Order: sequence, then C-alpha cells, then structure tokens
Amino acid sequence: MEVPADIRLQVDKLRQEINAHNRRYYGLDDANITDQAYDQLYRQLQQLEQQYSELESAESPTQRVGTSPSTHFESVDHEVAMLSLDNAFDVLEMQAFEKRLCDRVITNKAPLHFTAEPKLDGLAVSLLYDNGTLIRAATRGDGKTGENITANVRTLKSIPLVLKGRHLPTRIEVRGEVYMDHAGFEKLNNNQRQIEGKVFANPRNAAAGSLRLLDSRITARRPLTFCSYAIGWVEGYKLPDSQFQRMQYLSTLGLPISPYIERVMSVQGCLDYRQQILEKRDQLEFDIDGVVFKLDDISQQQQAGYVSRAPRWAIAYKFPAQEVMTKLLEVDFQVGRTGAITPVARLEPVSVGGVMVSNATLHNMAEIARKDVRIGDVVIVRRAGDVIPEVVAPVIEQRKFELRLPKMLTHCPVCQSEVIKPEGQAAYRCTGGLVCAAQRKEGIKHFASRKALDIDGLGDKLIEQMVELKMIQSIGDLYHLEMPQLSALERMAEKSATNLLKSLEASKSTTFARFIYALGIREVGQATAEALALFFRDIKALMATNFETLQEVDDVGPVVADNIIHFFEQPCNIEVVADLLEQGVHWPEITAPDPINALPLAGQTFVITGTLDGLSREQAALRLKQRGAKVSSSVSAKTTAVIAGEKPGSKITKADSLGVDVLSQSQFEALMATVA
Ligand code: 5U1
Repeated sequence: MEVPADIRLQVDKLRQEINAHNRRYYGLDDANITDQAYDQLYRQLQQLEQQYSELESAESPTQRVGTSPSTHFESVDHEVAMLSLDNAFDVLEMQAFEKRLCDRVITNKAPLHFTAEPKLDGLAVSLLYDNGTLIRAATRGDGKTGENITANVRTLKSIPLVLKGRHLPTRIEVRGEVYMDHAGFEKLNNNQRQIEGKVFANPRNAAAGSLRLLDSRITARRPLTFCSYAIGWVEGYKLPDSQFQRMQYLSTLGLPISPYIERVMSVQGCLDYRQQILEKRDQLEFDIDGVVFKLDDISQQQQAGYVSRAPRWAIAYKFPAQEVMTKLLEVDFQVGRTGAITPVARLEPVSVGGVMVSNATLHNMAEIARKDVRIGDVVIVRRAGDVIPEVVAPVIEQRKFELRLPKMLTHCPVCQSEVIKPEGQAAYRCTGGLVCAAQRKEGIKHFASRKALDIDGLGDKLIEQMVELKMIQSIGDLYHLEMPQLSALERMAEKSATNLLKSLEASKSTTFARFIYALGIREVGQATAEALALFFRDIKALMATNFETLQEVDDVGPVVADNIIHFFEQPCNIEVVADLLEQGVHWPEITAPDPINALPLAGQTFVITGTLDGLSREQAALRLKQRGAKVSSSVSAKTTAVIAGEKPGSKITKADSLGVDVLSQSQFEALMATVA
C-alpha cells in the first residue's frame, strides 16, 4: 500500500517521541509521561506499522521484543581490545596511582584532573554504531574476542537503536555496563521462584544470564539497563580532548551516562568523591562495587599509556564487598506479627559492605531446601542497599564432612502451636495467634510504631520485657499500665515511666487511618488503611462490612478483603478494639463528602519524585487521589507542589525554576493528616 506523506511524518514523529521517552525513563530516571500515555503512543505506532508494512523498520522502538532463538553466539573480534581496570583498595594505593601518573605525564605543575563515576556491578558490553545505527553488540569475552549479543541488546530500551543529534560520527564503538536494578532483580527472582525457574544469586549474575540467553524474546522481558562509560574508537568525528566532555558527547547522541559523573581534582578530590558515593551506596537502586577515576586530559592518558591488561590512566577504587563468606552456625526461626515463620541464619560475625553481620535471612523453608545449606557450611552472605542480609548459597567445595541439615519445623519455637503451610503460600505459619508471645510482641511493636499510634518511649526491648513478664498480653493492655508496675521494671527511672504514661495518653488521640493500620491486619498497609478510613469513616461500619463491599474500596482485592473479614471475626480482636475505644482511643470524625470536586485537594495537581521512605510512589499517589488531587508525572507552572523523596532528580530543579513548592515526605505526611 502506498504510504501517504503525512503518515510517514506521523510515524517518524512517534518514533522520535517514544525514543525520547525511553531515553528519559531508562537513561535519566526522569520520566515526564504517564505509563498510560506512553502505551498509547506505542500502540499508535504499532498500528501504523501494521497497517503500512512498508514502514516496518528494524530500528523502530516497537522492535525491542526479541527475535526467534538462535543456537549459539557468533564470535566478535574487538577492533580495540576491551581492557579491564587496575584496582585500589586504600588511600596509599590511590597515592601510588597518582605518583605513577606524575612520573609519566607532563603536568606543568598543575594538579591532575580526573573524571569520576561509580563502578556499576554488571557486565561490560560494546556497542557499534554505523552512521548512527546500532549494528553490533558484543560481550567483552577475553578482551580480544567476545560474543555477538546484538539480538539481545536490541531489546534494552536504554540503548538507542539509532543515535540522535547533529554531530554523528561515521562509526563509533561505545562501551558500558549492562546491569539490573534491585527492584527488577527482586521481581525477576520472585517470578523465577513461582515458575520454579533459575533463581539468581545477585543482580550481576541475573544481568549476565539474561544477556546470554539464546532467546532474545526472554531477554526483552528482563529488566536490564545500560550505562556508557567509554568510547572504544571513532571514525568521522573529532572527539573532545577531555574524558568528561567525551562522556557528555555520548549523552548528546542519546546514550545514557552516569548521573553521578563528575570532574575532580587530584587524589584528595578522588577520596572526597569516593566518600560521597560510599555514603549514598545503600540508597542507590543498583549495585556498585567501587568508583572509577580516569585521567581527564586525553593527551595525558596517551602519555600514561597501558600495561598489558589495563590502562595506567584509570583505576577502580573498590568498596568493601557486598558478598562475603562466613560460617553458618545455626538456623533459628523467627515468628512475625502475622505468624509467618522466617528461618534466620546465625553466622560467624563478618563485615559485609562495611557493616557487621551476624544474622541473615533464609527467606522460607523452601529456600533452605533449594539452597541445600547445612549447619557448619561456609556460606556466601550478601547485603546490598537497604535490604536485609541474606544467605545466597553454601560453598559446596568447602564442605569437607557430612553436615547436619537445619531442623525442619512442625511446631512454633515460641508457643509450640502447630505450624502449617497454607496452600499456595511460601511461608509457614504459627497457628497460635494471640496465644503466641512472639506474635503478641510483634503486634504490640507494630501498634506502637511511628506510622501507627507513634508511642514515644515504648521501644522494642521494653515491649519484649513487658510481654515476657506478662505485664501486657495484647495492645489493649498498654492503656491499663500504671506507675507502680512501670517503675518496678529494670532500668526504668521514674521520669521515664512518667514520660511513657504521658505518651500513652497522647497516643489516644489519633486518626482513623492510623488506628486501622495499627491493628496489624495482614496486608493492610498505610495506604489501604487510609482508603478504608475514607470509605467507612466509622469503625462500626468497617467491622460490620462484608466481602463484596470491601472490594469496592480502592486498593482492596479479594485477599485483603478476606484478611479484614477474618480479623474482625475473631472474638479476641473484637474485644481488643472495644477495650481500646473504652480506654479513650479516639480520632476526629471524617467528614469528607463523596463528590470528587468537594474533596479537600480537588483542583490541585501534585508530582511525586524520588524514593519515599516506606511508601511507594503509587501508594502516595493513591492517597492524593483519594483526597481529590490529580497526580502528574511532569512539573509545569500549574503544578501545586512536587513531593520529593530521596534522590529526587531534575524535577526539583524544574520546580524551583517555575516557583513551584517542593514538599518533603514529612510535609506530605502532615498534609495527608490535615486533609484526612
Ligand atoms: N564506570 C566505569 N566502569 N568501567 C569499567 N568506567 C569503566 N571503565 C572501564 C571499565 C572496564 O574501562 C576503561 C579502561 C575504559
């Protein structure tokens, strides 16, 4: 079919627009379009390409779904060897690096400048562009010869299939790292567990495994991202003579570069940079294993030259390892608030990523069997980001003798009640309910926690002590505590006891949403509690509701509805609620009328950016929408305020330039409380 000129134009425009969104989303983590709007553009382009087959193009962003499987990977000879990096592990080694450079390069007594960036823990990849089009992608292999993984790499949305900009080289070979972020890794492994597929030990293995699949259609579904860090060689363009500017040039071509890249001066600048990134390490959404410094001046790089496997002008200053080996001393079991039983590995204490670790999770019983860990094994322990340390695997080669299997659990280690494994769930559960002291302790800790009734001075240790002494059996008992009991407690001065009684009294004045959340109903988090509070407005209505009505509430599906019904069917829970109300726990009446335009935030538009503590962006958006606000993904002069979590990105700069208010998470929480 003849393609009308306006359709050609429309298709071109859609491709450009989708590529630009991919760049923003995958390269800069700064999406300015909602998922629905993106999907709409994508479908529009897909339809036009189907309608006009002449417009089909391998470079179209719709062609990232992978192709039929191949039997093997072809070899690729790298035109310029892909070298590795020398490592430094301390300040002395960094000083020695600087000295080696000063001995070889002409400095004219000026301090050396370096380009600094984090060292991503992924897989090195080479991309070859011919007249702006990606024609080949290869692994590093042995540095001289790699594997042709073009079909797989083409599925990564962060990698442009076509370069942009007015200064295209004839040919360019770009190098960088393909990696998987923490969220993608967790999601992939959970999915793999469900389908009983291969579970990956860490994001690096997951990225490497995903890139080396023979079926690129599977790679297309793996959450892989790319970040450039070097240019192998170039033809038909004169590159700038600074490493930093070369990286900026790659960015102008549409290739992602590290948002943390900086130019620093002398070794002191390198050390400061390393410290700054090390402090951020736990908050980053991906694994890094150090920082890389490269001489910034390209002519100085040439003067420094190479040793056989690495350039002399670059160094990786490594961080403490996030995976280390230690001995598994025992496996104990921890009982959570809802009775879920988690096996906990007791370890010979070891420093992981700079933090001493002596306990790590083994997730659930099935994981113990799958990993085949034995008491006395040398095991690999991993700690990354904010996640709880975990036992990755035993080091089988170091198992010299027949070792004891961890005990399997039939009865709760705390209350001896029977342990069951509910159909379709990975976790084993204690059936003891409130009979179980562990569940009681955890339930009371949750009730007193900051996001629940926020009882100042009632710490975990104190709760444990009071439950063990049978001073409190349930959350209701907290409000029956009296001075003589408290002051008889170990290490409880009279002043602390008085303060605790004051905070208990103060906590009685709360919000309906906090109260619901504090009850600790399974899978009722803060956002669900708020949705329930707005919907029912009254505890009696909530307690008397039914399965169908519950599912009319935003955020409540059949599983959560079932948990709520089950909770309020238990006589002990009904008694606890009655007791709390009788003791004076109360909240302001919720008067928000139904129509959307009468809701407190009607007509206001918010943008959420960065990572919020204990709250996903979707949950925060839900809270705003429940109050009548709109939530947008881009900042404009019409935005009421931007809510900024950790690592907020460029939306803050835009908000500042437009004079739009920026709210911190605590200001957001305060707003939610005032318009609850
Ligand atoms: N960030 C970064 N990682 N990394 C790895 N830069 C960097 N440079 C490398 C390697 C192997 O090699 C240079 C020699 C280009």
